[in-house]
Amino acid sequence: MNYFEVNFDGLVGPNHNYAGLAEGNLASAANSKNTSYPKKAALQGLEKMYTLSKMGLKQAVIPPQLRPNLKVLKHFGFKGNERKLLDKATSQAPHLLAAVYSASSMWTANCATVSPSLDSEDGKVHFTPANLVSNFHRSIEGENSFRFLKKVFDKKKHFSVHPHLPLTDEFSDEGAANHIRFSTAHSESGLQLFVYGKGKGLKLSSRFKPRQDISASKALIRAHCLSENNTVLAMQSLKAIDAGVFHNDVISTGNEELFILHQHTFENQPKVLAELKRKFKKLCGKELHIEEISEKTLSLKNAIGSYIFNTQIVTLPDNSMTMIAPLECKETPQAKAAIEKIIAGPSRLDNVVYMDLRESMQNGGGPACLRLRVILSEKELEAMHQGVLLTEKLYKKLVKWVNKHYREELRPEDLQDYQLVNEIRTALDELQSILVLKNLYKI
Ligand code: SUG
Repeated sequence: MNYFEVNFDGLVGPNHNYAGLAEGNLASAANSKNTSYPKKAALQGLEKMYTLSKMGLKQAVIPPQLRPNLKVLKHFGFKGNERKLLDKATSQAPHLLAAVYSASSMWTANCATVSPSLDSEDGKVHFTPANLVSNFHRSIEGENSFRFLKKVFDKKKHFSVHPHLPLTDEFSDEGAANHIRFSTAHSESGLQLFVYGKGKGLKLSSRFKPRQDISASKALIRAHCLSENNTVLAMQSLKAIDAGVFHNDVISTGNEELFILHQHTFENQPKVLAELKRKFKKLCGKELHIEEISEKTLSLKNAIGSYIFNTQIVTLPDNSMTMIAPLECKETPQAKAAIEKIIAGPSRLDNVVYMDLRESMQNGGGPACLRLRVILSEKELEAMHQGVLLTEKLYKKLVKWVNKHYREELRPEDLQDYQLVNEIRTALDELQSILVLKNLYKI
């Protein structure tokens, strides 16, 4: 049976802006209140999707969530018609207005955790939307992610879409950004790594609060019908969290049997790597290929600044691997040299494609943040909703749609403009017909 890795990229919304909302994310803080360029951002994202599909890979789109979420403003006690709601939130609680306006659902690595049917005991593909409770602006995504996933993967015979975990810090879950699956090929069963940063009784980082709780990771393992044999749990390095590593995908990346990580990725790193190697060998019959980059070769600061570990590694139809890296890696000599060294070495990675994703990068979202990996068999691929699969025709339609509806730029004060609310609604209403997703939004 043929299996494919389908990358579900988040389409950047017309509300893309820089509000400095994300705790522990240095780029978000550094660009807070800057002018954003929504049209450019969406086109940069679409260019990445199209580039991958032209490489012969399966590519899909996750539409932006409807913002501003006025329902949440009402919940906070703001009253009156929509225009009044906006005015009152602007004068009384601008931080809440910014939160309900965030385009953060574009980072679909945080949309859910996904386990392929190849690994799950019940033979189904499992999805659990992330609750994202660590940051208020993201905690309102889970409900809609669930709705989207249910619509796209609605055939119960193949798919199991779970509700997100309870909205409490004890189960805080950031989705696939803290999850890597290793295998010898996407069509083979694999080993799943779940990374957490906190848990009852564990030592905490001192500067920034970790986002993923071990209780959430353990719940995902149970819900997705995985076992001790095909999972590894590892704790993020506290030093790295305090340096700005808010998700594991900011400090390690993997594809099939290749694992690239920094020296400061995990607590007790040698023990974690030993467990990964042992379990991988037993399950997959091969050696895990580990490329560990030292602090001396690439400082934590440069790793975070370049986002080298947020590169997206994909397997091409000829079985070689290519890395999609942000331009920032090309501009950081240590990062560029590290990539070239791996390419020159014995792994299957033999190419790098640098892409301009600056609009997303400035909020801490690199190539890997922008996509959710879903491994599907040919049958499962046929069973999912086809309207979100990127074809050349859909790509062209989406480019046209962005050019028609998106503003060139957004300044923080533009969020007070009621006209923008209507522009977004008109755009998303049209988008749901383009993607053949009836009633995705309650507009
Ligand atoms: O949760 N930034 C996101 C970036 C998420 C990146 N995803 C992965 N690493 N997988 C976050 O920190 C910033 C929004 C703002 O400040 O306007 C933001 O939410």
